[in-house]
Amino acid sequence: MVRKPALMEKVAFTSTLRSEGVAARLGVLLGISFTVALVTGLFSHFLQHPPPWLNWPSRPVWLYRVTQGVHVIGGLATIPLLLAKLWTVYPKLWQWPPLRSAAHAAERAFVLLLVAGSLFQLFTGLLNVAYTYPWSFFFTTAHYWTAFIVYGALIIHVATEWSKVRRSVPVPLEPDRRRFLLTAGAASGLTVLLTVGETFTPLKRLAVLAPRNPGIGPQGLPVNRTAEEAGVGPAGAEYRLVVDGTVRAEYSYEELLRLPQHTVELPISCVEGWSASAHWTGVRMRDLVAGAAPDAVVTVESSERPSGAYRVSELRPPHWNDPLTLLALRVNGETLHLEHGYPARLIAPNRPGVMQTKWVKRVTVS
Ligand SMILES: Nc1nc2c(c(=O)[nH]1)N[C@H]1C(S)=C(S)[C@@H](COP(=O)(O)O)O[C@H]1N2
Ligand SMILES: [Mo]
Repeated sequence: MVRKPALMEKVAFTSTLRSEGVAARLGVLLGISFTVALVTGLFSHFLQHPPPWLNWPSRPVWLYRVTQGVHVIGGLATIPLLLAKLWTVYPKLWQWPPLRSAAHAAERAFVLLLVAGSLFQLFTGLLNVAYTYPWSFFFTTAHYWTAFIVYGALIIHVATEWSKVRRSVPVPLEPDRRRFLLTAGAASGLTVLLTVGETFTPLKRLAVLAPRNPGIGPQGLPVNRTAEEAGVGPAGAEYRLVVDGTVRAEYSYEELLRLPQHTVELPISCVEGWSASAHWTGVRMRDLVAGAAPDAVVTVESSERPSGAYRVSELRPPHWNDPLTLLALRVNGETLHLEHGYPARLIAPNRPGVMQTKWVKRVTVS
């Protein structure tokens, strides 16, 4: 038998903070957090990629703002818990013999998948909300598919470890182990406190760790993709909004301003977790497409260059019919800043920010 290095014996295996009770409690917290992440993540996925039969509702207006805030802030808060859990259980990596039976080998393979997948989800998620992409794959697709692998491995892990949870969670923890758990919990809580202001505006001054502060940007709103990045310049007098398809019309900017104007208060709720509310003024989408069939789909198209991933967005009936859905021309009492979509942008309730198309030039009714 190979002897383990002496250092590892001393450093890794002597801490009394590690115990089944600590590992089980952290496991329960992680199980809850991963379930919330899966549900809110799937919700976001299906809002962005709805199957033809799914006309998701436009109300309540704040729903996506809350679910995506929970997804992102909850994910960030899970990082300290996952690290604490891995620190608690990693001596098991050096268990001897490493594989006792075929069942044990399979169990360990799923644990490996769970650990690798969880680290991948949380750290690529963290980099994604920080707008840092040191990789070449498309984050959203990788995050979506890895979620199923992780959750599948989690279910198997819970099934094999459940007896440990049942026997150790009812037993009170020793004070030093409880302190360790409370420290991990406090790190998690602090993460929430220093980021949640990016979506929960009353705490925005505390959002020092958040990559987007909801109050920063032209007209008091953050900007994800700038006009320069999208290859869009300020529209001139030649600008026309074209309505096409089963309803046809064309409007100059001045003509849009002469149509009945409405003001609504709605948030931009970015997929990356930040959100910010504003007062938008403009023309109701249902006025622009008046005469469209009740089951029509309205496609809103931006003047940004064709390669832009968020150049078009679709409105199903609950959204284009909603009186809150506007082709906005003004925000917070001012003409839209170019960065916010001048001359016109889409703003609609209960909808991911990526679908609130800026620099709108065409609306197609089909
Ligand atoms: N044409 C176009 N519209 C767009 C985008 C884009 O890249 N191109 N980005 C979207 C994203 S991801 C968000 S969160 C919102 C942000 O709006 P804001 O920059 O006005 O805050 O705009 C959306 N509209
Ligand atoms: Mo976004």
